[in-house]
Amino acid sequence: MTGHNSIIARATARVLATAFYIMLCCGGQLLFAEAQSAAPGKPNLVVILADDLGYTDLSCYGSKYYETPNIDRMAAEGMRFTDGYTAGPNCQPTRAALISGQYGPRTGVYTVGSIERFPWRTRTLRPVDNVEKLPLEKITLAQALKQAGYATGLFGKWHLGDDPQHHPGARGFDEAITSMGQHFNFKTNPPVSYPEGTYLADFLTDKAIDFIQRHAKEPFFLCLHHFAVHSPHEAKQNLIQRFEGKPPADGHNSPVYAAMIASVDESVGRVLATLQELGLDDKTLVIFTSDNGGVGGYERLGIAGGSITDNAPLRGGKGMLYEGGIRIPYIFRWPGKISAGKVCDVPIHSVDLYPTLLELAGAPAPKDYVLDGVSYARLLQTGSQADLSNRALFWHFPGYLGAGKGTWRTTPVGVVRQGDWKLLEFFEDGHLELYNLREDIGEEKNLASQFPEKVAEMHALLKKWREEIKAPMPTPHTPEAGAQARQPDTPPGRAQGRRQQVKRQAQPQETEE
Ligand SMILES: [Ca+2]
Repeated sequence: MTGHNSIIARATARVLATAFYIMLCCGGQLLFAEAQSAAPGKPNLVVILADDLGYTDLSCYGSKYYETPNIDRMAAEGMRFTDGYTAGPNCQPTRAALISGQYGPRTGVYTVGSIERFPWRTRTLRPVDNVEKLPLEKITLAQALKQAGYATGLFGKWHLGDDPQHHPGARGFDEAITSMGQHFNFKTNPPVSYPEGTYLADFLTDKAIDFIQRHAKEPFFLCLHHFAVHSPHEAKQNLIQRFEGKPPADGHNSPVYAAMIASVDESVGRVLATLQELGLDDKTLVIFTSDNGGVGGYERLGIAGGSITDNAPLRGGKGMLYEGGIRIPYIFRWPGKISAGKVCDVPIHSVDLYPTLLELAGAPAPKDYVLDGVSYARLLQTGSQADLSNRALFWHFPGYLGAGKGTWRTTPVGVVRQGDWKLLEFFEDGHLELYNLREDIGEEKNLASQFPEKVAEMHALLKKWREEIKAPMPTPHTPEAGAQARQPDTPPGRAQGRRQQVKRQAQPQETEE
């Protein structure tokens, strides 16, 4: 051994001995800290998810009635997407896609609840059975980020299983408190006490801020999943008063709903202020979005009411695969990394968030695990990304969503969007609708008969995707005698009252559309 090599050997031995000593003395904690300091560039990741917040429910997306100064500031300081999509027209499929990185046909989560929620036996198809809890073999985004050294926390609505095995605390989140169903007198899992009269959005924000403060010195992944602005529509009195007497605008007219949005906006403001106080602004990507479209726009389509907002100029609302049900606000703020004041019209989808956050975190994708989305990390940081310009996005909704009074928010349908074009295939009768979203954001002109070649191209794309992903289709069904005369469901108002009564007696259950 040369002198030089023996010095290296001795030095190496000292390092190994020191490492061994540290392991003996400190267990895994110090090694964990070293692993983090080895990757100083890891940004903190904060996902603030609103529930049922519609496309135009923010000032920065056009509302002249609701007031969202903090979220507007977030958009002004970051990038706002005009064509951001949820995986589903209601809660569960979007949440499953965000956290699993997979389309519905892989998770089996297509809708909310079982297929028996709505009387499909009055129709010509039997829906595909729905998976209500995220299957345990799915590797969540939280698990992947935890593996990469992130502290992980979720506060709020999870909606993918609340039993010990499926609770987010068992799915990659170091800390998790779930709650949904009520805005006052809410229950949490695990049970946490709070002062009487506490509003859920405030409670969740307190927990999120506490989490940030405790993890300020290490990379963290925080999911602040509000139950607001979902029904029951309840808000804080002082915020309701702010909107009473304010002139309605474009179908936005409920002081209570406006106050619920204001609470979500206050929450965003408090999170941003905390990041600033701790000097974490430049190290933190904050994302604000919603899980499905706003509850509104039904009456114009001849569907039973229940509207609390209006998604115009989009068609329809929550529960529909028209734009009003799946296009939502999507804002990304990361000072110094994302240019301020950008508006981006590249379509993005729930399944993309997982690979995007992994790339930004410098974290590897889980082995032998399919991610259906595309990372748009480059798009966020440079404003353009060639491989996103003409890719196709897909939706598969093999079920029914009733709307009361013999009408339906949707019947089984498949959807593809590519570029400016969107094709819907309704499975009951096979009819196809084609829209050019760039020219007709309201999906008013079905161009299917005018552009048969485009229809054929898009339809082939959709069918090929279904084949590749093995998407199960609804099966033919003969409507029961007399079934057509029965109502699909109780009207939303009545159903809601009934649900609230049930919830007062038991842990909140999934009940919404
Ligand atoms: Ca929702």
